[in-house]
Amino acid sequence: MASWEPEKTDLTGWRLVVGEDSHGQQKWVYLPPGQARDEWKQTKEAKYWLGLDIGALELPQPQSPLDAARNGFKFYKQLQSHDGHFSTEYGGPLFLTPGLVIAMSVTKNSFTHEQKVELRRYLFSKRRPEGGWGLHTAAPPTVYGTVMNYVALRMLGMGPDEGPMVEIRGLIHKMGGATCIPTWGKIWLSVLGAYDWEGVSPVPPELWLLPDWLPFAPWRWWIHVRQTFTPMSYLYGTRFVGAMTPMVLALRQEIYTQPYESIDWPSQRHNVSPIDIYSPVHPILSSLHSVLGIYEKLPHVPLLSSTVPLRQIANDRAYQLLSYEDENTGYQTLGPVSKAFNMVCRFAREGNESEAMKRHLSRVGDFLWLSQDGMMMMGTNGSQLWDLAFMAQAAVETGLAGEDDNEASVLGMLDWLDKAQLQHDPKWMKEGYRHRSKGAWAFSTPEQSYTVSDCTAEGLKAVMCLQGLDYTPKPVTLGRMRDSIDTLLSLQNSNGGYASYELMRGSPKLEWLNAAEVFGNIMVDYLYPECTTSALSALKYFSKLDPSYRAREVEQTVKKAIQYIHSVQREDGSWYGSWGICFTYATMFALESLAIAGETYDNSERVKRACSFLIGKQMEDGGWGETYMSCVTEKYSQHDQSQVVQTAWAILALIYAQYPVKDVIRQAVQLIMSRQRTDGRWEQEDTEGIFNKNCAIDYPAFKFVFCIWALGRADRYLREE
Ligand code: LAN
Repeated sequence: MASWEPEKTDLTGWRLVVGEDSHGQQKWVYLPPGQARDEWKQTKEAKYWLGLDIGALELPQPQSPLDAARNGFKFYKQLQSHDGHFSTEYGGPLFLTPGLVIAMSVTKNSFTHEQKVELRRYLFSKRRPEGGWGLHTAAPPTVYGTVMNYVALRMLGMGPDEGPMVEIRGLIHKMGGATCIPTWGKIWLSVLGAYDWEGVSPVPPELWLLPDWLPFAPWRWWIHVRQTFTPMSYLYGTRFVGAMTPMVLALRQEIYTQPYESIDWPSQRHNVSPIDIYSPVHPILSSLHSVLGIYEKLPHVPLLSSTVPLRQIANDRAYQLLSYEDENTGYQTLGPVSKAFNMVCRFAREGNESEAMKRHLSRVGDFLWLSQDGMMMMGTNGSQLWDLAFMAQAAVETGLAGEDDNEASVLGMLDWLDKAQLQHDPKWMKEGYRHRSKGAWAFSTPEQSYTVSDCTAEGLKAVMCLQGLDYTPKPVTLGRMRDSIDTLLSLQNSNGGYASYELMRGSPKLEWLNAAEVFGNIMVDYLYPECTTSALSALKYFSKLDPSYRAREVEQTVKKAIQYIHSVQREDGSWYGSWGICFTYATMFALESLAIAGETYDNSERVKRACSFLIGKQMEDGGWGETYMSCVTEKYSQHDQSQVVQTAWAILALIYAQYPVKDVIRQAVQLIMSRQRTDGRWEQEDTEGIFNKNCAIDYPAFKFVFCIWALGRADRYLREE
């Protein structure tokens, strides 16, 4: 069947709609052939992301690193959307699209024909040579990835024997069948009706009835875990199953190695394929599951003082919490997993005609990105703020923002940032256990509205940089910047470090309760050198702008943050990165922190050690290259090819350190310049990001942003005496 090719739509028919329903929103729509297409032309950014020709860009041959940076920005500016931000693909994880496909199907909604075609094409294009799919596009096949994506393909219209489906099914059977899918897969398949809830370890909504002072109460969990646990527990608590359709009945026969009716479900609860496991279920959780298993068997009788069964009270509580979440986020929810689960809950309780469902459906398109390989559900509803905040700082620090040619682009960025700042706390703040958001920036759009420590910090830094230029308006007032500082100050933990969305609310021992076998370090919000650096640098720069505001606290906070950075440097001089790959990424951030503290190569043993770590990893061609396996194993994993993004990170790191051997930086600059095409672009190389230790995620804007930044800064550094 080697000649089989998935169907494809006419890519010239797709338009990228930006900012239509809310600030920074991105969604793809398909126009049928005809007049509409002529009246509404495809933008360059849309063409670029679809791999279509965007026309030639004639650029002068770069004579210096700054010339190359300028060319890079000339190219990248073409991808700026009309609202000022840079719409970008945010793919990589392979467990998101199937969840959405199941959610759409059980809520009796469907994708358009063109969306289905492109969703299928994407999955086929990401199928690994081994025949299936892993947790993310860079990983070998697992049961989770392969079963979920097989099911998705079937529900998106693939026949059971069409194209490679037989082969994929063969692989599923070889890997043990869907009985050994990890817990999150068991839950999705149960919702669909292709697995039995009896085979899922308890996910009791009653946990939400526990008093908040308990050390393991769910409000203390990392926000992504609790916001997915809540709808999962509601679906478990109500044992929701979608309508039994011929498709579901067929899947029951396709994904198992034995007849569906003969499966002993309770014994499948902890049956998870070893190739899928990153964090094995801890014996404590396993014992807890046994106890809860007994509880599940008890008749759900009313409590003494109430006429309503406890289960019902717990379900109501979980439902209330997930409704708060929907309302707080304009129905985007925190992320793609909660998006799909919450939608099913709203359908289950209020039906398809409800206001809640209508609003949910109106925000499905925000998560769907059309790439040149097809359509996927992204890791978030975009990475708008994150990419833009770095680009803005890069433009200013390289001096490119001061060039006449770039003014319009710069003004667009500032306008976008101004409108993206969150000016209020969440509506259901206390009730929804949310951290404050007044003055913050979210990772994607203000509608999603989740404070992230480093997004707030980088957003603020970007604003300060842009508003510092002589030709820009100053829309973000000092008062609004102070709000942002208040938020940053509120996010520091007692040992000086910063977590991602909130304070660290619980003990790392909560990891004993991690029920998602495929991820590591997810139960609480840990402290990260990346987030800490962003926060402390923003505080420091702000204190120069407004030295009087909460001066002592700002100073103390920065000091403690530096101490935290010191405390997590590893023996070998590096720092471990949790959000980018990996040691190169975190070491860049940490060296920025140390530079702020006045520690450089000349005066600091720590910085020397960090530099010797980096230098030891430079490859023969002058570049750096690390694979995501560094994050998985916590040991440096050498890529067989240098990567422009990691090379740029290493250059920036060495510049922060004021590393004296400039030839090292020169070689690295050469490498980045040699990979630049004549129209100023860099090609996509390997994946750049990571989360939860085990799942890679792509940041395709980084090849522009960080290469431009590093080249521009290196230009100046290499000229200095
Ligand atoms: C992100 C993306 C951005 C990232 C940074 C800002 C880079 C980081 O410094 C802080 C954490 C944050 C905001 C982050 C957290 C986890 C996210 C949201 C993601 C990696 C994008 C996708 C991921 C999310 C958890 C995916 C859904 C999967 C689940 C396990 C629920």
